[in-house]
Amino acid sequence: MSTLPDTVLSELELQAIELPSWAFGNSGTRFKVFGTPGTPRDPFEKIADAAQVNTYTALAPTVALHIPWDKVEDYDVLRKHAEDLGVALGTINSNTFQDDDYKFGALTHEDAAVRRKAIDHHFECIDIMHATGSRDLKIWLAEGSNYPGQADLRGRQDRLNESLRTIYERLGDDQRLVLEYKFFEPAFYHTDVPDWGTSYAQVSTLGDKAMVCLDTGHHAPGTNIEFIVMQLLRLGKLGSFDFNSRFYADDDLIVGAADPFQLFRILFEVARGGGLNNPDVAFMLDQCHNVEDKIPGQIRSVLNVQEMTARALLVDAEALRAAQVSGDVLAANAVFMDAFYTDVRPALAEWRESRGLPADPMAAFAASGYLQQIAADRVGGVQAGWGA
Ligand code: AOS
Ligand code: ZN
Ligand code: ZN
Repeated sequence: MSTLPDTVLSELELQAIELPSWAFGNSGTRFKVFGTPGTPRDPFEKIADAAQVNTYTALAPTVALHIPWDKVEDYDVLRKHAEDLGVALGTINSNTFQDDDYKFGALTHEDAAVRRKAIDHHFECIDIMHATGSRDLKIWLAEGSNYPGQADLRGRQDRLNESLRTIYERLGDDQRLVLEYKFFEPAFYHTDVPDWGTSYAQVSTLGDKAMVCLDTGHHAPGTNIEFIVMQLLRLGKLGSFDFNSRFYADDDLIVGAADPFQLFRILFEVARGGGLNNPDVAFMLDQCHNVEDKIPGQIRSVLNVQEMTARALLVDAEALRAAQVSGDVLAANAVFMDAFYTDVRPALAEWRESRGLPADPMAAFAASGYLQQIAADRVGGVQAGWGA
């Protein structure tokens, strides 16, 4: 195929994928953090790097921040800095996983004083959202227990609900809370928000401004993630995605790298359920680039999402429906697979050029000399956050 249908291109033109500031810092495993020359030393430099991704792809107009990793004196200055570089500040991510007080929980803790501290941190995040113009507060909780009997599972769920309600009530009219789930880690026996059902049960009691965040790496092996996507869209509660890919657990690798077919299936359900380019359903990346260069890693990621979106949009909906209705199993599967196996890369390259973008953003960025420049300019870049 040399060109893509206009209906597909008009959707692709609208696509926006938020980048995580922490993807630009050094990160690693608990064994070793490898430094990369030119790593950002502060949030301003992280945003500058993120803006490069948008410059070469026109796919990444916003950057998610993490508090406290991206704390600055004056958020107006940070906001202006982002705007000057052609991007905006996006989701604010809270952090209740790096403080000794939270060893046995934060929003679920038995001690009201610890819960208060965690709630106050979220209030601070909401204040920052007003200054940055951010809409979403993303909450991922590291809370749980390691041994059966260690914790009162029911009591923790009740306290979580009370804490979330307090945070929710503080949101501005145009702000939202998105609650991310994760089946394990750092807790190994039970996690307080382990699955979409728990996140949904919690946010449903809060109100319309509370939604579920689906991180593609946060499921047990074999989970049918696209089914969850379908269900949350059907319920009107899919607030955002954290895209990444995984071979084993929460690997935070480049989206589409481990299982492009799964990404295709997810994006097909997104499109089918009206979630594509729908402002209520934010697309974000949640990745860490441990051994590869970070900016090209992010460019590769947004291109992977774009390519699989194009393929998902190529599914012949009418033919698929006809085969489904007539019970023609193999014809239905063939329609689906035909779209998946379509190599859209040449058509996307051509389309990019027609819009004044580089046909090959990876090559154009590599040729720009930006990485060499930041390696020379920046010394002593920071770790992304884990353990920092
Ligand atoms: C943790 O496993 C989650 O994926 C979080 O979304 C995220 O990586 C963290 O909150 C960084 O801000
Ligand atoms: Zn995540
Ligand atoms: Zn994660």
